[in-house]
Amino acid sequence: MTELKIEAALVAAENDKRRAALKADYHALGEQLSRRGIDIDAVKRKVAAYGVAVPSWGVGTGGTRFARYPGKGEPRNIFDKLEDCAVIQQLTRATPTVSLHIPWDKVADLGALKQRGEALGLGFDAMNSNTFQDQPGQMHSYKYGSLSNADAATRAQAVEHNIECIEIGEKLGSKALTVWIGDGSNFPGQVNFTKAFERYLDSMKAVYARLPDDWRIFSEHKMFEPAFYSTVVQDWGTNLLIAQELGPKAFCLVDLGHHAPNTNIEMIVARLIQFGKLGGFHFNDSKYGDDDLDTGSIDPYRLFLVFNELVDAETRAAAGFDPAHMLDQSHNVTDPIESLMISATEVSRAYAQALLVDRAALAGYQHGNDALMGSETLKAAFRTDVEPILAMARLENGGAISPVSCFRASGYRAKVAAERPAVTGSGGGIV
Ligand code: LRH
Ligand code: MN
Ligand code: MN
Repeated sequence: MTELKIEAALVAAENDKRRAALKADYHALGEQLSRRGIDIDAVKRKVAAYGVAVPSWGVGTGGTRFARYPGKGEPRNIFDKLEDCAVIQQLTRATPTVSLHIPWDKVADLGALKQRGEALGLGFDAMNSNTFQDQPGQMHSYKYGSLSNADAATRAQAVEHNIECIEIGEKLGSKALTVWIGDGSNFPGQVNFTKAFERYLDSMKAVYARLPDDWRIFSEHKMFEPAFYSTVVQDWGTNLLIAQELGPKAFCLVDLGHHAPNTNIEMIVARLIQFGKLGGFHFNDSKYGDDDLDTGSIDPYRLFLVFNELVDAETRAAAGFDPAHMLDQSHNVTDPIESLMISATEVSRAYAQALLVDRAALAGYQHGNDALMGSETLKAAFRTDVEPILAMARLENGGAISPVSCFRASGYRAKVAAERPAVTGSGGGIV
């Protein structure tokens, strides 16, 4: 029996307040969709089966490089974080797994961590390594790079850390390692682009050699930050080269915030799918750079267009198509649990809307060069308010019709604030 962090009776009472209205809305939407030839229950079943992983680092208040303003009842360690993740899953039923970051989530007793995950009904998604910070007692500094560092001993240390992440993940039941490095340069002339990339590839090959047969490795590109002139894994082109160079277990991870403004991310997604190298996502939203804002909060149409490519691939059963879906956000002014619940819902919403696209009509318009109707076909799906489908899927899966209202009514934050001592707010946030 899964341990519930919010009382089931409270969730039921909250749902009772909204059940009749939801039924009416679901029925009305069902009629509208059936006129468009869509079976609402079929869409709901797909949405109900959909899940996105919560980043362990997302449940604490993030921050910027200027300041961090801690919230009340912040998780003190990975066990507290798992409890917060369990709340998100209990109410949304859309986040069955957690993605860990090492060493932030490192614990001595991995058996206890696995057990705690099981008790809370949570699995472990991709492991994330961290060679973009120095840790206390670390022999070699990553100030001038990690996997691409000019110094062989520093590279070896970074390789070892990634192997340790795999070993930890094996004990927890994870099946993937995500590697993001901050390596790059701030000045023209600081590094030799070719040599740095050669060193990176050599290091990644050493990590890849240690990857279990049923694991995947995801490399994550990012245009800039913390390096501001050049980055070793700067874009999807370099990322694709990495995945192709490493082998069949290597794939590209697309963090939506890691591109230049106005980049056509959905097209990058299509290209990676076409060549069997889309590994997964870090969902978030951004206006300027790697803003790590809540998914769908700035440009929900772009999120929909990404999902349009995913559903297109799913519909035609594209070879090797099995991307991992994860959130990667930083919450500075909201309660992280609320932000993550809304974000998970936004990802499900984009999926549901993409399922409504009339793909036969779209193909016809594309063949006939009818640009306007091609666009209108996508817009018709995007404009549809699918909230009743999302809410019904949550309700039938045991979640809350309105997760945020239910969370607020539960008093969970005040309760954990009493148990978890306040932390100080000095220093910048995470990357
Ligand atoms: C880098 C990044 C990467 C890290 C996470 C904390 O900007 O997106 O995924 O692991 O932030
Ligand atoms: Mn990321
Ligand atoms: Mn990022």
